Amino acid sequence: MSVIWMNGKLVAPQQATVSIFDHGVLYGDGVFEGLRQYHGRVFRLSDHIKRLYASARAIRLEIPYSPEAIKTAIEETLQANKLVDSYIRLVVTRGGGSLDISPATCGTPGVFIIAGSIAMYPEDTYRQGMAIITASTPRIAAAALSPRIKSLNYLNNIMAKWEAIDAGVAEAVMLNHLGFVCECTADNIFIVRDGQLITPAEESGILLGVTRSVVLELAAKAEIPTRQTNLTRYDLYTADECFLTGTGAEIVPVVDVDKRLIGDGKPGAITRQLTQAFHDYVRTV
Ligand code: PXG
Repeated sequence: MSVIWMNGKLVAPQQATVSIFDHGVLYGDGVFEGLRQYHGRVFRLSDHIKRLYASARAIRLEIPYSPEAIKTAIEETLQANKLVDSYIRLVVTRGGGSLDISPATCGTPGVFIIAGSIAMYPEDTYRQGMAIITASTPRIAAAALSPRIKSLNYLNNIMAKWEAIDAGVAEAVMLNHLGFVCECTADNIFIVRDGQLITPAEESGILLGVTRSVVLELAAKAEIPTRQTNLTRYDLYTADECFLTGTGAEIVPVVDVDKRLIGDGKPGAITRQLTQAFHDYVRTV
């Protein structure tokens, strides 16, 4: 049975409960991170902690622990569960308050850490690649709420995920209000065109994924030219290769976008090269 870190204590899952008055529950008011542990080490821990604190700052949520204390808490949770390869969910909620929306009524923010097994796509998906669709649900405009904030408010993405489910595919691409490609519901997106690796720029309105930046670094090391820019659906449809990146999913090849076959319908050479580089890299850091 797994042990949960909850507000400074290690507790059994039955004791790990959140108040129904917590605005994390009532309004999705809070922030989170999803992290991976490989071979006993938390992958890019500092990047995740930095993003968590930036997300919290953006929504005026004061995390009641220092970044160092949170890092220690993650290690404690992993040790208590005797984990070496795991998926870690770190959540900060606004805390208990009144029934109205005001965050000013809320008490101390709640913090919990769940560490467990990894929910990846089936092995076949990595070998054969997957089909995705474009969702009609647009990504929330950066002017409304920055997509860089990893908040507990995923309804926008969840509506796009419904579209994927209804279409019988695993993921959906979300466009911004101008029609440019942003990302999938829980993954960033890349294409390869004429040997160049291209991904939507920050300005497109995306979450700056940790895996996205690792892939860009690995591409630079492999001397694969990279570019961050606006992409349209046309760019996806006519790409030589396409793949998604995320902490849970890692690198997933995409071979079909809105019924347009990508390349020859098989995971491409650069996708496979970067996947190998990624697997080698997570073993060494
Ligand atoms: N875009 C969005 C909207 C996301 O939610 C990513 C990109 C990828 O970012 P990272 O830093 O993980 O490379 C995310 C990731 C999971 C999981 O299990 C990931 C997210 C949310 C829920 C689950 O990988 N967000």
